[in-house]
Amino acid sequence: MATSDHTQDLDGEIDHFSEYGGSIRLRNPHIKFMDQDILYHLALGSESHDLVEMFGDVKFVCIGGTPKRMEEFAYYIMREIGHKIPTGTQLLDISQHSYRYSMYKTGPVLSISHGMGIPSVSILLHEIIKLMYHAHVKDPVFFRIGTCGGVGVDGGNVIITEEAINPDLEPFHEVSALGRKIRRTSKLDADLCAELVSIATEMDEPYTFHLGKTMCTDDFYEGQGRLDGAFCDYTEKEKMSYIHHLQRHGVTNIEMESLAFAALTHHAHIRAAVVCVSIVDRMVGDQVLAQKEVLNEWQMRPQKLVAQYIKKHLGLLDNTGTSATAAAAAAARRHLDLSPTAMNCPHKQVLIVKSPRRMNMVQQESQSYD
Ligand code: R2B
Repeated sequence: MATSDHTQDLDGEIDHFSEYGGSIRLRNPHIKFMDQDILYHLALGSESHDLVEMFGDVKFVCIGGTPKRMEEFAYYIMREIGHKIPTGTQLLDISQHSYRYSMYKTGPVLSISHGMGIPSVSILLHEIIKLMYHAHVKDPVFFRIGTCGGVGVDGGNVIITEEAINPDLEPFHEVSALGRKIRRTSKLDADLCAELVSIATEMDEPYTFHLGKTMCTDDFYEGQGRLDGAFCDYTEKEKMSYIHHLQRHGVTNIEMESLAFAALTHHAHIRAAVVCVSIVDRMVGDQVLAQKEVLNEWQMRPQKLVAQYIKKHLGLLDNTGTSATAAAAAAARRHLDLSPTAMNCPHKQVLIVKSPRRMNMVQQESQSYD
C-alpha cells in the first residue's frame, strides 16, 4: 500500500474551510454541506443542540482515560478556578446518553474521558474537533492528562511529553483510509510544552517533573514489552535490552494515546500537550503494584500542573505563581462568563436544545447501538 504524508499536500487547499479566523480548521470539505452533523459518540448534534451557546466559551479541553477521573477533574478545576454552580446542583455528564465517553463543562474548561488506546481517543478527537468548529471556539488548548509506564521514571513522578513517537520511534501516526495509508506528523506545541515545564519548575511538590519522548503503542502487554501478558515470546533479557534501547533514544514513558492525540490536534492547528504520571518504572517491573489510594493521588498530579496553567491563563495566579487571594480571585473571575445563562443550573446551562425532536433522535440513536 502506498504511504503518503498528506499534511503538506492539504495545507493550501484547506484554507477555504477556515471560516472563523483563528478558529478550528476542519480540513473536511464535506461537513459544511451536511444538513446536520450528529456527533454520535457524544450524543450531541449541530441541529439538535445550540452548540455555540453551550460550548462557545470553551478555552481548554482536557481529556483523560476514565470517566471517574475526568469527573473528578471537573470538580477539581471548578474549585481551582472558583467557578460556582447553584447550591444543590451538580455537574452534568453531557454525553451520558452515548454510554461511550463522559463530558463535563466547568466554565471555560471541558473535561472528557477518552477510553483506552488510539482508536478510542481518535474517535473522540474527530468529534471534539468538530464540536469546537460548530461552537465557533477560538484557539482552544487541548491537554491529555493521563497515566503511563515510566522508563527510568519512578511511579508518582510526572512526565511532560516533548515528542510523541510510534513503536518505530518516529513522530508519525498512520491511519488507513480507502485502503491507503495516511501518515500524519505527531507534533505537540513546543511553546506550550516549554510553558508547562516552566510552571512545573515553580511548583513546590514532593515529586519530580520530567521532559521526554513518549512512545505510544497499540497494546499494553506485548506492545510495551511486558512479561506478564497472556502471551510472551521473548525473554526477560530481551525485554530489558529493549527498554534500555528506548531509554537511549530519549524515551521517558510509554502509553497508548499520545501519537493520535498529537497528530490530530496538530492537523487541526490546535495547540496541545500531554502530561502523564508514571504508575510503574518499566526498568524495574511490569505490574502496577501501587495501592488504589496511592494511584488516585498520583493521578491528581498531571491535573495539578494543567490546573496551574489554566489558572495562569485565566489571570487567577498572582505573580509568585500561587493562587490569588479570595478577593483577587473574585476579581479575576469577572473575566469568566458570568452571564445569567452561564450561572444557571448546569443542567439548564449545558443542554440548550435547538430542536427537541432532533435531540431525542440523537440521544436514542446513541443509545440504541450500545
Ligand atoms: C495508560 O493507561 C491505559 C492502560 O492501562 C492506557 O490508556 C494508557 O495510555
